Parts: sequence; C-alpha cells; structure tokens
Amino acid sequence: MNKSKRKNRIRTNIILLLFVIIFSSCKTPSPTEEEKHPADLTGTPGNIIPMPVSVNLTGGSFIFTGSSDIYVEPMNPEMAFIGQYLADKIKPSTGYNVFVLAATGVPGRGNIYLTTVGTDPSLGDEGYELNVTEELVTLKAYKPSGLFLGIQTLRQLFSPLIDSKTVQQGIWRLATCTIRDYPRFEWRGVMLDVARHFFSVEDVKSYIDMAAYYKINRFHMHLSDDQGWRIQINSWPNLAVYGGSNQVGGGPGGYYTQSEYSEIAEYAQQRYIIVVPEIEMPGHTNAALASYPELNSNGIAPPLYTGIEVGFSALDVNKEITYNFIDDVIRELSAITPGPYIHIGGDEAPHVDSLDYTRFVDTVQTIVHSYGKKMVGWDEISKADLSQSTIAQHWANKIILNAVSQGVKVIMSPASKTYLDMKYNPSTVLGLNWAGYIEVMDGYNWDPATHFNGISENNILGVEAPLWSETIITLNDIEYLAFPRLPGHAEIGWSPVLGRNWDEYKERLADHGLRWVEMEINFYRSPQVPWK
Ligand code: TNX
Repeated sequence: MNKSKRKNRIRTNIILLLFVIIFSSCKTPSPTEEEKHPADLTGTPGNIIPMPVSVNLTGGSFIFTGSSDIYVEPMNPEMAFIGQYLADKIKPSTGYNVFVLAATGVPGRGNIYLTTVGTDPSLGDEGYELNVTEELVTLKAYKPSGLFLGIQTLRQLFSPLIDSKTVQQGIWRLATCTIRDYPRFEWRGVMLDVARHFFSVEDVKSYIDMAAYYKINRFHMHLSDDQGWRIQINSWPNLAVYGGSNQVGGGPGGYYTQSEYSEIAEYAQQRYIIVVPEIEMPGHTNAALASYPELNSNGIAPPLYTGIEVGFSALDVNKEITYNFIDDVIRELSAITPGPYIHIGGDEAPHVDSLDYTRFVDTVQTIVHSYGKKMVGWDEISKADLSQSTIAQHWANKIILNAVSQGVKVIMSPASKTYLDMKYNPSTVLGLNWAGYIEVMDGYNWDPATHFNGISENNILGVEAPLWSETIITLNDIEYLAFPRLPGHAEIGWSPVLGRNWDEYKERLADHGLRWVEMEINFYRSPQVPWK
C-alpha cells in the first residue's frame, strides 16, 4: 500500500468512526406515552396569593416553550438581575435554558417582556400591570420593584409544577389575562426571632425567599434578647462572642458577623425587602448584661440565660455607660443597615420606673436619629414623646393609642392574629399559646383597620407577622409554623379588603399547598383547607 492509499484508508476509518459516534449519540429511545402526548401543565390563574386588585381572564393561552426568552427594557444591572431572578426560578422545572436579553421595543412572539419604559406613574413603587396574550407576556411597572412583585404573580400563573426542583415534561400553558395590581399597605413584614434560637445565614435566606413569593417587603430581625446576642459589634466584642454563645435550652447559639449581616441585608434588598434590625432594650437584655458587668447596676454580670421567662432583665437606665453602649451599638448597626429603620424593642421592662422608661425611650430616639435612622418600637414606646417619623408596632397593649394620638403610624401585629409562634391547636407540638390558638382561618379572618378600637386605616402603615423562636430550632420548624399562615398575612397587607373572604381564599391556599410540596416546604396540613 502506498503512502497516499494508506492515508485514504485512515481517513475513511476516521470518518466511519465519527459516524458511529454521532449516530449513537443521536439515537434516542422510542418516545414514551408522555412524550407523544405531553402533559398539559396549565396554571390556574385565579389562584394568586395575595389576590391582585384586578384580574381579567381573556380565555386564551400563552405557551412558554424552549425558545421563550426574557427581554428587559431598559437593560441595566438592576433589570438584568430581575430578569435573571425570573429565569432562575423557572429553569429547574422547565429545563429550558432561558436567556435574559435586552429589548428595544416589543420583542417577538413567545417571549416574556419586562419593562419600565413609558409606564404609568400612578402604579407607584410597587404596582405593576401584567398582560398575557397568546403572543406575549408583558409585565410593566413604573419601578423595578414593581416588576419584581409582578414576577411573583407571573410565577403563580404557571402550574404549581413550575416550583419543582427537577425537570417536568409538559406544555407550560398560561391563561391569557390582564392584571393591574398595587398594595393596600406600605409595610408588609415578617419578623424572625434569631435570639432565642439562632438560624444560619442560609436558613434566613430561605425564609426571605418564601416571604418574597408573597410580596412581603420588610424582614424584621430580632437580633438580641435575654438568651442571645446575635450581631457582632466591634466596639463591644463580648456581646456576640460571649452573649451569643448560648440559646434556649442550652446549645451552641451563634451570631452573624457584620459581613454576614450585610450579606443578608443585600440578599433581602435584591428581593426588594428592607431588613429592619431590632436590638431589644431596656428589657430583654440578659445576654448583654451577662457579657459586660459594667452594664449592671451592681457591677456583677448575671449568668447566661437559657429559659423562656420574660420581663426579668433591664439595662440600668440611670447609668451613663448604658447610653455609651447604646450609641456604639446603634452607630455600628446603622452603618451596616441599608434600610431607614432601627427597631429598639422597648417591650416588657416592668421593673423600670415609668418616668425613667419614657426618658430612656426619648434619649434612644435621639440616638437613632443622630445616625439618620427612623425608630421603630413595640406598643410600650407609646408612653414616650414620639417623633412623627417613629413607628409603633402593636402587639397587645392599649397604650398603643397614645402613639396614635401623637400622630404616629402603627404596624399591626396583634398577637392573637399574627403571631406565627402561636400553636394552631392544642395538639400542635411546636409553639406557644399565651395569645391563644391560631388556626389558619383565624389568622386570615381579620382586618387591620377594624381590629382595634381607635386604630383605623389612616393610622396604619401596615401588617407584620412575628415568629418568636422559643420552641423552634430548625428551618423545618420555621416552615411548619409559617405555612400556611404567612400567605394570609401577606394577603391582608396587600389585597383590598373588599371581597376578601375565607371560603374563597382557602381554595387558593390549597393550590399553594401543591407549590410547597414542590418547594419541599414543611407545612401544616390544616383540616380547614381543602388540600389537593
Ligand atoms: C411576647 S411580643 C414577647 C416576646 C416573646 C413572645 C412569645 C413581644 C414584644 N414580646 O418576647 O418571645 O411573646 O410569643
């Protein structure tokens, strides 16, 4: 065989081999029944929580396919982030590689179009318009925050299987509709007590994600209490290192470094949620008192506390060092908090003389203002002279009317309705019951503007659902108490009260149960809800 023949033979062999490789990799098994007749993954457009202001179904359907992409206009880092957030939410279940692209004008058919260009200013910061036609999904908002909130609605227009962590075969069909939506209240919050038990940054992010799905926009972190101090303060390092080293029932406790806290705040901010940090004072301060003897009236540090009693500890409100301490803490915390609020607690300090208490709150209010922040506090701060920028959070006491008469705005967190740590019923293993049992219906069936005589719609900034953690240790526990009640509080904060009723709501909630199964959220299967 001469040289050129040998070359030819090698070449033919290589080509043959390539054919075999290509052919075998192309070869697909014969289609299954499912592939021949793909499942119709149609969403149920009426099952959005919180219920939008208006939803009109127009009878057709839009199909989201492997060639659908997300177009944003104008393209900038914030809009790209929002587009990518949506893409990341729908990629795992559709299995489609969804691109986020820049639009100049309306994109071609089959795509999702997110835009703030030429939109209606009357939508405000959080309103949006969602228009689904057979050709296109168009989400318009005046501000990117409105787009982010509209995306939560769009996610819920898909079948519940959209929330699956694995690829689901089928045709992703959305009902065509027009939705115009905006919130009833400015403040729609959840609170997590990370002091009684500490939760990792990952767990906290998980909770933030679930809250974002329901258009929650405030994440209140209860960062200190008798049982633990959970935020690093550089000028008083023992607070976290020693004061954070325990928890209810004993255990490792923990704290967030300032950079971890910033990471949480940034994560929340990317979801248009403002972190509201709370440092409890003058009561609920055993962890601080245990960390620094000089903060105590007698100069002796008490031991760390692992029980669940309240009302036994207090800073010495007549000692100068107390105010140096508070100034340092609020200065450091303000510097790492992007939002405008610092929550100072203020509840349950029964051993502090009443005049001393009001003077204390007034002084702390001045400190908070000196770092450019607005003060938030529980009911009891209403005894003091409050500034118009201060916000009072109502949980159980009539004294709140003192704040209302000073023209101060109120966050409604009545314990008997919104406390996510209350048991559902006597056989609920987790939780407390001092404010009663709160079944899903009880948590939903109330209105902030009529709940408390003397507090009406124009006094109310919004609604918040606190989750105290005396009895909860894991993310699983958080989920069990928050779901299914959290979405109800989100709806109370967002949706118009007119037309809101339990019998209709419970059907929507049942649909969300399917979503939580996909998301692997550990929720309470209340017998009041017709789960599917
Ligand atoms: C009352 S609400 C408290 C908390 C407890 C909670 C338990 C409030 C301002 N104080 O210290 O953790 O009850 O439900």
